[in-house]
Amino acid sequence: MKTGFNWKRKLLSLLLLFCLLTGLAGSGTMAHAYNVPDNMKWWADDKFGMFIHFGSYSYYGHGEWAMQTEGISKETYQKTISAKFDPEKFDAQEIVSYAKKAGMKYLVFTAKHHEGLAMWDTKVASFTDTTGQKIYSLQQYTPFGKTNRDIIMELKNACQQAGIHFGLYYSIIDWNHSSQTVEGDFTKMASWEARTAYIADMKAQLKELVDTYDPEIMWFDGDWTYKKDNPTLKKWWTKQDGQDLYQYMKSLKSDIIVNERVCRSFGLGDFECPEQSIPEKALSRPWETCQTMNNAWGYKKDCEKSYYNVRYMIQDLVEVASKDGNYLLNIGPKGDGTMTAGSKKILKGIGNWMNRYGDSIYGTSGTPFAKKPSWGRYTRKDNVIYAHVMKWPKAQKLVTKKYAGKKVKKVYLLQNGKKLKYNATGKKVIIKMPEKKPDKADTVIAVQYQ
Ligand code: H79
Repeated sequence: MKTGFNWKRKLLSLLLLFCLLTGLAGSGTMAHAYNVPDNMKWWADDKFGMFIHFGSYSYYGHGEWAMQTEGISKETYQKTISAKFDPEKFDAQEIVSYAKKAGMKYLVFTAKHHEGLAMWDTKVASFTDTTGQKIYSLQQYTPFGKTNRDIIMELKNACQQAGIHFGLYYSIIDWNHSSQTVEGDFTKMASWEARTAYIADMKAQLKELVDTYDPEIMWFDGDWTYKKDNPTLKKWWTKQDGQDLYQYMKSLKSDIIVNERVCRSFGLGDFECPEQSIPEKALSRPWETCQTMNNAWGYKKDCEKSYYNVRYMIQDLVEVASKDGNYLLNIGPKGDGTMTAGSKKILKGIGNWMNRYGDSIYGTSGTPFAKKPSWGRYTRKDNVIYAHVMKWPKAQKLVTKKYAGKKVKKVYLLQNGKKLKYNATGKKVIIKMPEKKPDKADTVIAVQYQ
């Protein structure tokens, strides 16, 4: 008897501990598909952000990889591209207003891409042009310097006003820095001393960025030039360097969110980042897909005619949300700083949809069901299952899966709250749909349980 009682108590306290640890106790809210640390809760709930690729490559208009793909030397790139970059029409207010309209809740801007041009007034002395005389930054190297503007600060301030979280992108490889030369997709270090000095200088730049702009996310990239343990001059980055960089960022700002690309494929950082792809199902930790609107990150003239349509982008976002991921959608402004017409159109279009259906994205976790429905996707928030209907059902009859062990309270069209008739049988909830589909891309039906 006595032992039996102890067992029960032990089991109960274990259960309580489990509930406390997973945050289920009392709050009534559903957890994400994975554990979300406190500093990332806003990010995991916000779901949708804007990526901005902007650098001197935007002036050239051949994409941010042009220097490498076209084999342009450091000197030529500096003189013919960076020295002409003059984004006088860059309008942080406008960009942020489009992000806001689209329903985006955070923003990540390229502080330094692989080309090496710092988009802020860096004081770290080794980041110079090939003469060694001029600091290679937007302020010190380009004609835009004359304006004394700081576009990263402009963006940050506009974000703050709009209630949008602010993050920065930083490339570990640097095609311009004197320590490195481009070798295929990698950069080769000149010597071990050069490597040590570059890493120290990179950290000094990152400290400048954190001290000046206080970013909430640091999004690394250009980390693939690694060997796990014993580096070579070509694969000069290591897992240990990645771990060290992560710790360094946390020491600068303890609640900063850092992506896995401090050194990819080792499960480092705070979240996974599949690029332009969506995993089969929810990953085992927080994740974010970054996506382009037209297969270009930095402005690429040739891609201006090949934007995806709004419907595709909305369905992509929903697909990501149905797997409890985040969606970071890119824009690549032109060299003069203006947004492209194609990106504006897509942002407006997504915004129109998010105005009606944002509740089915923000704060949701992925589908609770193993199988994808033939007509679309599911997301979930608390006791509401959102049915994202992308293919309109025949005979106005939508068959959804019933949430196990729960009773349906009501079913309604999310855009206007209009109740729909339904029939909840054993494992299904069959919903009588309106005759006409309200939304081409995705009409959301909320199934609320008791
Ligand atoms: O900033 C945008 C792109 O410029 C950048 N990431 C996005 C966010 C990007 N860099 N590289 N790529 C995209 C594709 C590069 C792929 C490769 Fe590799 C690098 C091929 C070989 C080395 C990474 C490592 C992928 C395969 C192995």
